[in-house]
Amino acid sequence: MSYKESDQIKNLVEDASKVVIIQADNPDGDSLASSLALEQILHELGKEPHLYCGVDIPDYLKHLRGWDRVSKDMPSQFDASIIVDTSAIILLEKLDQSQYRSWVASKPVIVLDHHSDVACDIPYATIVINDHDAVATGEVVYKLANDLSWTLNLQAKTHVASSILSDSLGLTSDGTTAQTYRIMADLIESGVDRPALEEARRAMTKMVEPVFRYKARLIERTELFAEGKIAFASVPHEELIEYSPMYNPAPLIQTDMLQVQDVLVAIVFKVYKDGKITGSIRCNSGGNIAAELATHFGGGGHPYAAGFKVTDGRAADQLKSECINLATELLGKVNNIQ
Ligand SMILES: [Mn+2]
Repeated sequence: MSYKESDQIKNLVEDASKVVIIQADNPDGDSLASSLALEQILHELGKEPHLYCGVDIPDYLKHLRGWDRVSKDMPSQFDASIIVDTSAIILLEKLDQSQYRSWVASKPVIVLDHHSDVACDIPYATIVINDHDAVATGEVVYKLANDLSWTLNLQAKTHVASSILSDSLGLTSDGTTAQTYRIMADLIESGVDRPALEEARRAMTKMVEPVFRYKARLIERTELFAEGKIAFASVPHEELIEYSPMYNPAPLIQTDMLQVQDVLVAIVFKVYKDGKITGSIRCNSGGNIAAELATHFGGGGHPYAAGFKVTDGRAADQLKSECINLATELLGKVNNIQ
């Protein structure tokens, strides 16, 4: 058994007929693909799965077959839910502010996640697997299915592979383990067309011309701090409205930021008109401060990839200074240890 929680999850699922699979307000390749894998697994078990996300699925994830079954609505009656790829209540704001919260909270809630640095703070979670060794929630789903002898049809296997390729950045990220490769090998051996997935994953990161030109503006605007170790850019509301539906501005620029000599940390703010500010943090090897930095601002994530959201109406400039000062301080600690 990979997980001590497996048997309890088995019982909860066995007792349920309709199951809602919930993604947080920041759906990504892992959350969507692992949801779709669970959907297939539940189908095979004779259950009635329903896919929920409080926000629209962004265009760049629409190569994942079945994305259009994800709905902002929940069925009026269901027996249990499974929250994927988050343990943080702050990322479930849409659900929390909706009528659905009480529906979900009154039924068993299974949380499947892999974000090591945060303890689950979802008050209505019944049972939580937060697997620190898994590179993606898809890996957790695979191990759980193995524990419980749940059937993975080819579509489910394909979705598990997609989720792993997405969160491991094509099996290259620091969190990618021997186990990840073993699982991918098993999936490929049993029929998953990896080159086709890779093609789709790459197609996903392609940009339309206006986005390409916008990227130049973001590069132009990028500031370096702490002797060039921290790269920072901010995206105002108007640009979010214009470009977000086409491409997420943070990943559009962060990979390039991390390719600049000496840069260890890439921070992108999104500043919304209603006062909300989100921060996306990505780090290079040797600058693994993302989780600690995000946690300070009420968020969380991995040592190399994390995020936060501030809604207390703080000015963006003030938040920026605080974030850069703390990042500089945390980098100082990392460098002293090395
Ligand atoms: Mn994930």
